[in-house]
Amino acid sequence: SAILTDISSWLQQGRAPKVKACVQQALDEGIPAGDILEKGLLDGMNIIGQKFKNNEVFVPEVLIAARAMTKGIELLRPYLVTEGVEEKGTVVIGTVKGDLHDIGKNLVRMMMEGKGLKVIDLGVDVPVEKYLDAARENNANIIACSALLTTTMTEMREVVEAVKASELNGKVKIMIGGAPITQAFCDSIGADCYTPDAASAADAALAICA
Ligand code: B1M
Repeated sequence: SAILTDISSWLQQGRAPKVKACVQQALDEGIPAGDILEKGLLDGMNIIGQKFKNNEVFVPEVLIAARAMTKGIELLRPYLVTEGVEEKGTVVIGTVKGDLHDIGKNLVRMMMEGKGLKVIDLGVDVPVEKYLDAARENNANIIACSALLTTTMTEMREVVEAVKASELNGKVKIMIGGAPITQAFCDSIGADCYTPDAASAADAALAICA
């Protein structure tokens, strides 16, 4: 649809007000929130990611595109999240230490909330101990770690090992994800669950808590 192409293109230009207006228009046209996310916002961010890789755009452009993406996602939030459902479990989520990427992590949080899970969001650049402390304080079922950099994904191994060495071992499951993460990496560090996207992360978290 034309409006989804517009969303992608305004996002690539980092024009947050335009992105918001088009997302609202798409909602008004009855386009499902999931399609607006995938075929509009994520499409635009993927193109920016490619251009970034090819040195056609630079960090400032990517940053304003990311801000526009966050504004668009905020509008979709009520449609992706069902409020007031009974809590089915607790997840502590964060982006690992040294890593500031939070769009994927925020999507995972929203999808998990949409499944009725309580989510404690620790933000970005989260040191190992902070995950464990939050898991203890909130009696969490799951620690969920996101990483977007090949240089920070190794932090996940530290989280797994810290949990194993603590009284949380066996009580708290560790979920991991993010663009550079694979099932093979998950197996190699001994994490409990890898999922490639936000929707499957929410399904897996629900299954773990059930
Ligand atoms: Co950065 N960046 N970035 N960046 N950035 C990438 C990741 C990169 C692949 C770009 C590229 O070169 N093509 C590259 C990493 C290369 C590598 O490690 N091999 C890169 C780089 C190099 C950098 C800097 C080092 C650049 C620099 O400064 N020279 C720097 C690092 C800063 C830091 O973290 N310390 C940097 C900075 C930034 C910005 C700040 C400008 C901005 C982030 C803004 C923000 O997040 N608020 C940014 C962005 C936006 C990107 C790209 C373009 C897009 C990432 C994104 O938000 N995608 C990215 C290129 C790309 O990925 N194509 C890139 C949309 C988001 C929905 O996808 O996060 O993958 P994603 O989440 C997905 C899945 O991965 C999954 O669910 C989501 C979808 O359903 N998922 C999980 C995520 N977490 C999960 C957890 C789970 C399960 C699933 O369970 C717990």
